[in-house]
Amino acid sequence: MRRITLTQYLVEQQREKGVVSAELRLLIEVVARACKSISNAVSKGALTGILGNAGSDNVQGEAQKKLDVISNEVLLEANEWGGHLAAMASEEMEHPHQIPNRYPRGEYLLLMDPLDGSSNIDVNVSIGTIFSVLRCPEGVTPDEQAFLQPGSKQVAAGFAVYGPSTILVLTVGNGVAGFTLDRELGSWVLTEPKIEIPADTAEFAINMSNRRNWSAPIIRYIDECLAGKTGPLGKDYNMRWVASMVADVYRILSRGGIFMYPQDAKHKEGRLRLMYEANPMAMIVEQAGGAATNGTQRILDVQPTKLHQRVGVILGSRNEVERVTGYHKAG
Ligand code: AFP
Repeated sequence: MRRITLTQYLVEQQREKGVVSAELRLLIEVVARACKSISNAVSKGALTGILGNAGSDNVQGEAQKKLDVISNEVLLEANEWGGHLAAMASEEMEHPHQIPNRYPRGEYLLLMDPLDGSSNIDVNVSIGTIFSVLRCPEGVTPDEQAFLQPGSKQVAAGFAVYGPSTILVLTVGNGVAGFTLDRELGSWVLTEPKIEIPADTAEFAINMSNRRNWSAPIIRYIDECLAGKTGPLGKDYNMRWVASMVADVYRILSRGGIFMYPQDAKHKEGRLRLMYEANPMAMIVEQAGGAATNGTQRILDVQPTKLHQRVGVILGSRNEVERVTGYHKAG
């Protein structure tokens, strides 16, 4: 079988669809190369003393894992010299990272969750890296305000999953493709040219321990799933919760499903971050034929007001997401 690499895919996207400028191609290839380095570091686990806490907190007040900090640094160092970026923002940094004066600046803004699923690092469960690409408004200093664009303005989004195999999922606005890392060659090989999410599902993903905090529409939907064949949905549902969004979303891209981290009495804004978790995942899910809302509104339409703001997330198989969103609208 002819092996198409990430580079070939990006060149063909530019040639056939004109959706990937040379600068955007460089950006994606640099981020993908950084993900290879992170995958390599993750795979060494306890052998290199990189597990455990870094002894610092991030802007969210959450204890940083050593790999959170390492992954952030790998991505900053990989991206700051190339001339494709105006600035970068990360879950691990309170303010945007400006491009040092010694390097040229470009037109793109990169946002990232360098290591998603940190609570799973020390127990050897799949984790990943999520990234989102925006254009920097013309003639604007790339400060926090420049980043505050709705997710519909993204020009690209992707994530890596460091699991049994290392996979990169990418959209540049023309469908969703999946690449598997060939560690012997160090190449990202196209293994899923066109990922599509089934419109229906019988599998939900939610952290059930939050049930007492949920709103009525979420309780109604989950109870209907649990009622199975005997209930109003007329079929038995399975449940999965990895607690690494990258792993749950990749499963949904692979076989359908609905992922929910809704706003609730404990997470009044929601738990997941809009700019570098919900928005990139929402673009990918929509590009794969699924849907993504915060319960009442399309996530990609949410106008951000803060770089690290959180949002409720309901995404996956279109018909299922529309059902839950309908329950919210019905009140
Ligand atoms: P961490 O990166 O702090 O582990 O959070 C991961 C995450 O943002 C997302 O990847 C998971 O879906 C969600 O949080 C898990 O949250 P719970 O630990 O509350 O289940």
